[in-house]
Amino acid sequence: MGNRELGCHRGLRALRLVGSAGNAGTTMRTNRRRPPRCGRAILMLALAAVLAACSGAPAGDPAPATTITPAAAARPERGGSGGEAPANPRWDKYHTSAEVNTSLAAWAQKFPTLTEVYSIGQTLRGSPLMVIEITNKATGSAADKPGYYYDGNIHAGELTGGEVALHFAWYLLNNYGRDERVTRLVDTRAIYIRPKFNPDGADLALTSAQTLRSTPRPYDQDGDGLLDEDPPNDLDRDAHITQMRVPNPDGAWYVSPDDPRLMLRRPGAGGGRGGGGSSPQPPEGTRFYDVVSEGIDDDGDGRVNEDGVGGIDMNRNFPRNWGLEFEQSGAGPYPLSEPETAATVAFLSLHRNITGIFHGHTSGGFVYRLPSTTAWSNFSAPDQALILEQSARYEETTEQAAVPSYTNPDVHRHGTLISWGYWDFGVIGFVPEFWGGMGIDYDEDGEISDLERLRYHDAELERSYFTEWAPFDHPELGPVEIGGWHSKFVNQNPPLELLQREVELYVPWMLWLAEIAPQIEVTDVAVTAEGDGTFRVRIDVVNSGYLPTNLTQRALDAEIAVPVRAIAELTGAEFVGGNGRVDIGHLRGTREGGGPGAPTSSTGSAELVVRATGDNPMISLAVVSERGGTVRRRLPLR
Ligand SMILES: [Ca+2]
Ligand SMILES: [Ca+2]
Ligand SMILES: [Ca+2]
Ligand SMILES: [Ca+2]
Ligand SMILES: [Zn+2]
Repeated sequence: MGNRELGCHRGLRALRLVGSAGNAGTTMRTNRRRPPRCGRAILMLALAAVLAACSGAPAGDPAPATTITPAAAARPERGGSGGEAPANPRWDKYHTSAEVNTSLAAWAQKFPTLTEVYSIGQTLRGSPLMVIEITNKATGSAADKPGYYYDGNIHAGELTGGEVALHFAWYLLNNYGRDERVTRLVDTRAIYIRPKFNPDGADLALTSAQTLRSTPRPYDQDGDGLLDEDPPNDLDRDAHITQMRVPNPDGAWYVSPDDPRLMLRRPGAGGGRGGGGSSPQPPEGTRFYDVVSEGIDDDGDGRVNEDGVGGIDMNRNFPRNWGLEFEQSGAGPYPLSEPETAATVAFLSLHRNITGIFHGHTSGGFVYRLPSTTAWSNFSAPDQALILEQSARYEETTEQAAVPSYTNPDVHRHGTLISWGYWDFGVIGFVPEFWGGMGIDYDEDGEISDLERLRYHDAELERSYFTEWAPFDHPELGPVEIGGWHSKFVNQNPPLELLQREVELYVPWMLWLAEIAPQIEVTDVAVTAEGDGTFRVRIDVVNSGYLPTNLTQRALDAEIAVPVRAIAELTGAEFVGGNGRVDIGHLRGTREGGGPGAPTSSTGSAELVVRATGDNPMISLAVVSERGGTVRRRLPLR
């Protein structure tokens, strides 16, 4: 919406609703930094002036629907000039879901023996939820191999997750037959990769100035009965939502004497972090400001940008410990209300060979491990040990920290994917928060200040990720300045120049997560003739993988884990006793440890007695482990 359309009547409506806004409290939100809750006084002051100036304006018309227009300028974050072959995506740009789908299709064509590409559902807008399945089909079907699930970009603006997942698919396909580790993995595992968990939200975040948590499904975030009625507004048309600095003698911010781009927090202004470490006492005569996110009060409720696009957090929409809105904001109307989350649970539940969940987010440069929606003390000791071991591997391979998804047993998250994955599906999952931020500690004081970040930005990056402060005549606030970081590509995701390094960083851990799966092998099948056409068939199996076939203690305790079974089918023969199904039980892998009831041996066997009834009697054997793969043998009885 252009500045010119913001006539007097908007201000008038805002003032009319001051009473209710006052009761509800005024919030001015910003992108990331969340400066002080401030500015109500000055906003009201400004509105009073507006009212005085245009008392004849209409006051009763409904607020116009907010339209989200694509960014006016071509977004530099979409990559520089230069082509891109879909089969070899560039890692210095962020890809739309259409571009991702084009790459997946290119790989399906280029690597037909290694890939299947399919949709597992559809968004509200009809976009397909695409998955690429990677395995060497010549060594068995994906369903017969232990698998691993990788996704990204459930949170719309957390675009790096999509790129990490897309890159991982590219990495596997392009190194198959070249790199021994990758070749072995693709020969023995089923890798399910879903770069865009949330294609609609991700595309909106990438191609517009708007920010949204996850799905663009309209949602009433402020409880006023209106949906998405007051998003941030790109007033200066630079294709980014930055910040506004609003002169206010009582404001909590002032301009840094070291760099006029940088705002410093006024000493004693309470809460929040100082812009450049501990802010010095500003000199006499310093001008102070409120700093708020760029926008106007679209719905005239006295608050700015309080209900933007969407608001459901799909990673609070899963069934395990799902919570109502009062205890979990963004939970959605009911568990799995969103097509993207419902498709996820259906897909995982129907792919029981999946041994773990890699759920890619940003930012921070760490991994969230379990617990997530319930206390750590509810986890069995063996599972605690396993979660910590997998977390430690992340720390070793990335040199970044693993931290619990929550630490307070009373105040925790609700309805997260990895919590459902563990408690209801029996697998351990992780939420890597990519991107630890940029900068150089030039003065070696142990931290990277905002000043150092700006210096790094100026010196090391090719593109600019900062909009210089520039005057703007705000329809409600009067003269302000608009400027600041392009937060989406600095704080939430890496600048393009640093993206490739980020997507490559996680590959070793991602490989390892799939490598540690249980792996069933048949070591021997012995057929012994016992006379009268009777045969004794003995199958010896081993779990040569690292994890036990039950994966977790939870899967045993909750009876999620299905024992390893031998299942036989006969032609020209019949079973002597039994029905051809023999439970072998769970098999430990090469990993030590395990709790009560956990398997203690990595080997097992099954025996069947059969009798020939015709010519050419044959037995077809399948040793089936849900998580450790299925091995098939067919042999003559003689
Ligand atoms: Ca609303
Ligand atoms: Ca802007
Ligand atoms: Ca508002
Ligand atoms: Ca707004
Ligand atoms: Zn996230």
